[in-house]
Amino acid sequence: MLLDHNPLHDYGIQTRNGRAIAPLVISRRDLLGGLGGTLATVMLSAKARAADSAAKRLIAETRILEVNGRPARVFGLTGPDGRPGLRLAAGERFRVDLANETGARTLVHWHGQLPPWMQDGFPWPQTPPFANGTAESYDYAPISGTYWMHSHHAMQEQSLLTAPLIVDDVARLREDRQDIVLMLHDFTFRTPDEVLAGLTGASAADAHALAQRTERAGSDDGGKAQSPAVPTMATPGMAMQGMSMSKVPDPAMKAMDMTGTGMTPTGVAGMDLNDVQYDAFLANDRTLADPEIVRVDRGGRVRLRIINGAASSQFWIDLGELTGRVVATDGHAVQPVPGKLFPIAMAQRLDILIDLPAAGTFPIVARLEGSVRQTGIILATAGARISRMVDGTQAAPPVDNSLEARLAAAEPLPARPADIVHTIALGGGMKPYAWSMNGEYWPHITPLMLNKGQRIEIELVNRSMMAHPIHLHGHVFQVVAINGRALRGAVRDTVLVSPHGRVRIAFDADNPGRWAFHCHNLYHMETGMMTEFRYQGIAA
Ligand SMILES: [Cu+2]
Repeated sequence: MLLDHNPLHDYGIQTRNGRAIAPLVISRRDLLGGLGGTLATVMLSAKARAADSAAKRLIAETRILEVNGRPARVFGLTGPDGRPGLRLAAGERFRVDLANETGARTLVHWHGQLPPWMQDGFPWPQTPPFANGTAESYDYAPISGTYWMHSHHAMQEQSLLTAPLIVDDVARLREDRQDIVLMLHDFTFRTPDEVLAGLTGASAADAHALAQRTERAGSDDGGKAQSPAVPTMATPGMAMQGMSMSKVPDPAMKAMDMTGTGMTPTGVAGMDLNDVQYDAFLANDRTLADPEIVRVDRGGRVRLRIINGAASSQFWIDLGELTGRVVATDGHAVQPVPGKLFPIAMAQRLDILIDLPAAGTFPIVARLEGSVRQTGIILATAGARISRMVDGTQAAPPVDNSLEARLAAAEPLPARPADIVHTIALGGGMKPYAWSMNGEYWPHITPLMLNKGQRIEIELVNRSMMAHPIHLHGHVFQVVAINGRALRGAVRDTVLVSPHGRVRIAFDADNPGRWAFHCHNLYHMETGMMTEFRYQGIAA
């Protein structure tokens, strides 16, 4: 029965009559941001804002995606142009009305952006997820580069409540390069609750309760209604020359030589990889058997913006015969690093410039670490013959910090001594499946208190056998040491800490509020690997 495989069925999706436009509400952010306490003042300021420029409408909704020949109901985030996510012009403010048409509560985080904390999209008690049929307004100055957005409510991220967030800048426009976004996902027909239950050995109901407990604020979604029946969907047409449209069973399922059952992690040289066995890996929502073909010019100049939006998977970006150069990580410019093979941890982004040699087809492949499985897109000049993409024959190695060690920020933090140096130990394991920071499990944590103006250094010490991609909300940090070796590394928002490895990051406390600091492996976060950095004077 299709319903059993509906990844949304744990979110209490309710069938709605028609698709009436959700009423725009004056949000708490408008009220807080108003110049005075009276409604009149709020309305005046809203009017002045509207005159300045209209807000972009972003819709969080459900959609049907065909994966391996089978329809699945997933979430989506659709911008005003009908495409996934948002693209902002150089200098444009992030002025967005986010309409919730998901059928459940939701809350969307603008990953890597630096908004005031109450617009960050994290479920603090002050900013709980908001209801289906309502909207929230956001208004802040964005930073330019390759970012993304994803739900920070429950485990909606696994069900593809994610999208690109690209902010242009004048320098990039001057480059005159074709801009190609490649967003990666891991996909399962199981619900996230089922996945988490499988990992923890608990029931799906217990896993659901665990997921709810990670949010201290707000109430449950309410009555769990059955999901609407999933309609069958025709195979999307693709009229590319030489491209077979026939569906093949996922060869990767048979080719997985390193994993046993769905829940056994891949083992490579004493470390654990790939907690979850997925049904597919998606590149711009398409599988390897039915990849997106992107038309490029002969000898064209390309900027690839790669976003790892996977919930629990890491990849090597393989450019094949092409050579590229990484020019930005997590949206922030770095000294260019040339190469053909680049690791990308969960939640990270890579901007890669490529000058195409001539006519032809150029697969851009993302290879799952510790596996032969892969996904990707194909760049193709007009008339080029396109051949089928298949899984690899050799397992990709674990994603590591080999690239990180070579990165140098184009605009490093000003040199200054740290006011606070704090060590955070990353702990946990597969049995029992639970992950911690300094021995604490979210939400039972002790916040790290900061003062505005301080320089903070965090030494991340991984005592576990898994790599953890650690993300800081509301700030950018610089990687200043790997395994004790000092460097003036990349400025970014998510860094990988290898098994038994150490990474030191530095940042300036310049954005007062409450900020989450967590592993971006969704199942590690859900089972505890998260803490809070809180500024003095901000109420809990
Ligand atoms: Cu982790």
